[in-house]
Amino acid sequence: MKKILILGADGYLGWPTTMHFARKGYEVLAADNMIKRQMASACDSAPLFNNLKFKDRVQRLNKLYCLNVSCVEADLAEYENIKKIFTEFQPDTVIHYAEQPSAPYSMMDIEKAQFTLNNNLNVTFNCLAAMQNICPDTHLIKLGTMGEYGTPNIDIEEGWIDIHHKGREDRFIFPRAASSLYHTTKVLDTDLIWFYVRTYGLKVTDLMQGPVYGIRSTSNGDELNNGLSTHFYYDDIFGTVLNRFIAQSVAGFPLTVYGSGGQTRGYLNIIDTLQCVELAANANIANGQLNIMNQFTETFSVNELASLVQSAARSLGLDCTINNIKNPRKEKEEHYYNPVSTKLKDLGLSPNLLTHDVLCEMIEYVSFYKNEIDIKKISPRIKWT
Ligand code: USQ
Repeated sequence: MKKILILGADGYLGWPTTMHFARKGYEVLAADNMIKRQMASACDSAPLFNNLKFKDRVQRLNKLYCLNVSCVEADLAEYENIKKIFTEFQPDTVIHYAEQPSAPYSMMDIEKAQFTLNNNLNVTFNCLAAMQNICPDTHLIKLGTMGEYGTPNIDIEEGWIDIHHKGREDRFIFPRAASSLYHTTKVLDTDLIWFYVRTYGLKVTDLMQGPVYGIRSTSNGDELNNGLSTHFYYDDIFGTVLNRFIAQSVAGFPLTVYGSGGQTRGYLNIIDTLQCVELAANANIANGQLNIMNQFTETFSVNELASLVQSAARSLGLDCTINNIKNPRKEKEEHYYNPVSTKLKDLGLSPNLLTHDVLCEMIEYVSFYKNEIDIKKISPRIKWT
């Protein structure tokens, strides 16, 4: 079985990915420095329920499922740490989530902007440098974001676009126009990756992922009963929009639609993130290839999401209202949006769509923790301008 190194293994996606690959029999090394927990607590943000510390959750996972996941606590923005990990583990595949993932956090002040820029670019650079110098045949799977493309007035292709110009033609990375500093670091990551791929023949898959939702990351949800859940954030800084709306509906807080609510994005269930990453890990990729795939299963406007949550909440007897509040971000609120997403489906992705039942299940689960929801953490505190 392949040796998989997971960077950012303590995070919302990193932890389910660690469990997923380990339970499928891969040899897994999980790395993190728990910075996300520290950032969140410094911003007075907190997950809906507390989880074990990183090393303790790995130990519990190993004990409950008779696994042998190794873990390392290290700052991956330091090259010496990555060098040591790559040299000793010699991964076949690296899954890189180790970035500051919040757009609002990156827009809060200079210190947080600098941290986002330095951390995100340094971790990506360190991975590429370690691959170049230590493991040139390792496959890097990097989590990018659909937000790299922004909302252009043409169809969004999967990574590349053919340009015909003055009688000549060439293929380029699709134009990007991100709408936060965080999203811009992902654009810069992609440029850095493309330089290393075309110059040193590395092999990289860059997954352009939309906002993820969900709590349960396995089909039977056994991790929820075993103290191995992922972190579920619902606050204005670290919660993604659908997870926030679910918590708001449970708390009886009017759903916070920013602006007119026509902002449309490609969404996916956390279960499908795991499917996509595994499909990417097992796909053929050659040295010198940069494979960019758009990772989402369906598109919704914020208004559509709010209506879906409202009708699920009302069917469960909750009094759920919607409030269009002033948009704290600078983004188009009405726009064309037609991204292509066929590569992952061609590899076998079987989408878990956002049905009424999925919404009700999330609402019912979050309802167990209703008293833990702190409504002071809901309204947006950070403005772009
Ligand atoms: N929004 C609301 N109300 C809210 C929260 C958000 O209307 O209470 C709107 C935002 O203005 C935005 C949309 O919902 O138009 C999505 O916002 P989000 O906070 O769920 O997602 P975003 O900040 O774009 O970032 C998230 C993840 C990030 C990932 C990205 C994918 O935090 O790590 O890269 O989704 S994407 O949006 O496709 O770039």
